[in-house]
Amino acid sequence: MKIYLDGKYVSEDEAKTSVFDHGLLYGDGVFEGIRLYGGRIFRLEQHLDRLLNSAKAIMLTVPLTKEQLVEACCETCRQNKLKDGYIRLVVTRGVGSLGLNPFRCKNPTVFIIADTIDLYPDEVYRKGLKLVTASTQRTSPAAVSPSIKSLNYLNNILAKIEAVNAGADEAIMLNSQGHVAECTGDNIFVVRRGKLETPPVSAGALIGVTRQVVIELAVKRDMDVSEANLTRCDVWTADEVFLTGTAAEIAPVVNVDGRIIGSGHPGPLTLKLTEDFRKLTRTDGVSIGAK
Ligand code: PXG
Repeated sequence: MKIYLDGKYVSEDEAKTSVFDHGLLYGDGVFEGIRLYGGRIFRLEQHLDRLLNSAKAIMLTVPLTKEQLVEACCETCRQNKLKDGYIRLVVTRGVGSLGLNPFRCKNPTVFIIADTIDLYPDEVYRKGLKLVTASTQRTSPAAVSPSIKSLNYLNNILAKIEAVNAGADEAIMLNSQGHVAECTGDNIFVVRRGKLETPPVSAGALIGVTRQVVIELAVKRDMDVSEANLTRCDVWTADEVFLTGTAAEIAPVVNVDGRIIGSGHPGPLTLKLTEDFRKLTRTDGVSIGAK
């Protein structure tokens, strides 16, 4: 496998960074997880915009322009002869000293991994996921904005541990008000009386690229879709629930905290949107221009 590291394409063995990199020492950096479908990178522009905004918010200067990032992502896929897979683009603060001050790090580290992706097994999409509500609250927007997709995922990891301990697939994270924010690496949607609802950014949700795509697809189908503060009870009593994320795509949910959702099977709107999503990923995206 060839990995992009600071302007070079190196082997996995050579793809190493210093123990003094603040990405490792403090989780000081930003990242994106992006999908490649049939030789086209899905919503690359939106992912790069989010990365550049996350970097700006933490005063990290990405040493590549957006155009250079596009080219580096495409070339990493070409180098690996990859047509379908997952791109992990990471920018860390770079090598510094044993102290928090990020401005002592002179050169950010940039790396891009393009690899195949371990999908949830097909069964998950047919049968649906089981969720629990985590007791770990989502980091408050007053502490770290959920719009910043940083390398610091401990908050989400603590919630994921709760899911695994409970024998569930994912965990719902609430904010300090008790409203639903999102899951540990996915956004959440509920369907109530034929209407789609998803928590707003102010509730602690990341502005997911897949979330945005689903909103667009719903609007195209004339479905009613809005942002709303949701309680756990709203989720338990919803007709349908599904998660969205680059890795999970659209994943139906059939059980939350032991409550069966709707019919206990993936719901009709979830299935329609999944069909539309699959169609879109087959045609949309930036071609890597494989040689
Ligand atoms: N919320 C959080 C907290 C996320 O990290 C999403 C929602 C979904 O956003 P997108 O833009 O992907 O629709 C994410 C992003 C992985 C992985 O390895 C994925 C994410 C985060 C960390 C790891 O699949 N998802």
